[in-house]
Amino acid sequence: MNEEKSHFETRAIHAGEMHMADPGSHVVPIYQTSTFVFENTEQGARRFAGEEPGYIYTRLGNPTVRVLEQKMADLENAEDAVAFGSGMGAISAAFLQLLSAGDHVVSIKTIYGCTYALLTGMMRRMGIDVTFVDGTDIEAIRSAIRPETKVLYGETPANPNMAVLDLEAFAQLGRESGIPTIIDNTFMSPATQRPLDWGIDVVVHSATKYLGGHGDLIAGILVGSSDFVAEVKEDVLKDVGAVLGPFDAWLLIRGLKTLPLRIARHNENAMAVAEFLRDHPAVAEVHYPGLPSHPQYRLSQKQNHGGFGGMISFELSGGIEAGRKLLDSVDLCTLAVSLGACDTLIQHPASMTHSTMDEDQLRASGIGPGLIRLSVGLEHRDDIISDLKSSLDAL
Ligand code: LCS
Repeated sequence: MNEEKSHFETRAIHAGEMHMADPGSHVVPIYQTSTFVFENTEQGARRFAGEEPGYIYTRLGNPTVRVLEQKMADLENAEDAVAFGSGMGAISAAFLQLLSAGDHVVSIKTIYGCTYALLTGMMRRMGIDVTFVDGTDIEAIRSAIRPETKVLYGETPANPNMAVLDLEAFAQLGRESGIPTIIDNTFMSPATQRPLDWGIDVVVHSATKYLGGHGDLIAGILVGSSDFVAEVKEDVLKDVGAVLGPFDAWLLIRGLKTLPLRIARHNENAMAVAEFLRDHPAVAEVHYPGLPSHPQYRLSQKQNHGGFGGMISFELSGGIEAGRKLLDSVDLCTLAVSLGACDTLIQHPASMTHSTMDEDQLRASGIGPGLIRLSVGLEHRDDIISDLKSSLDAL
């Protein structure tokens, strides 16, 4: 198959796949093995010396995991990819590879709670400083750059307030300043947003979410240039060891085949739910990049394709008390963190996903106490809306 000329839907199914010659397995097998057998001592030594290709030990590489990596590299239009045991494994690996004591990071201020905790906790303890700035203001990002800045970090749309970062301008700033740019693409997936196409250097994912798509695994992916991915594998994955197991890699390969179909439905459902919320009197504000009222609606139209994602956040007129009532009264919508599963999930960022931040940090990050986050699932949209409506009407 000529993958260069295929459409995204075709590549989601075929890219990176291998058919076993003997016994002719159509679907990639799960190589559920810790280690690989050498024919003799010379072969073992050659493989360790990198003089002969071949597998050694699953922490250093595994054929099932490799299929996943090749598929993800293809879908993100990257040269290569490396899989991790979680999204945080991928994000911390990118930082560990690019940063040393004395370096500085400029990060947008609204990011996933554990990424924030990593930057303000362990990274600062290791002598790496971080400045948080408004990701919707490129000039603020530029002004925060210092001679020792070694990473520009962003997430778009931001978890959980759905602020959108201009990928092209961010990439250009990184190029001009000679600083690598990293984007967390978890909220969109490559079906809707491909940051490398805008010039971003490295993309990280919590593959736990849309990439897996079924809420049954924890995984991470990092994509970028062949050289960078090789360095991350050699310097971080090998010695820090947040590897993905072959079974979870296989589930991800399986999930990715339906990524375009699932994302199309997530996008359609989320648009309908966002419009319903916008028009409900109990709702004060809806944050969804597909609504013309979103401050970065035009930018989202420019840098996304096929829709605006499945994530919505919103504030109720009755504030946090009304929010508690809503979360405790919905029925079809499941009260749980995580996102990107088949089911609609609802949660309260300030007390759940972003509880790593104190009140001042939440305020500074633009996360209000009454903000509610919804991951719109694949159920029929009328059923999702009817569940939300009966709870909202009762407020
Ligand atoms: N990046 C983003 C944008 C995330 O939302 C998450 C997890 C991660 C990275 C970390 O990925 P993990 O290690 O969990 O695979 N976000 C979660 C959330 O919003 N609810 O529960 C987890």
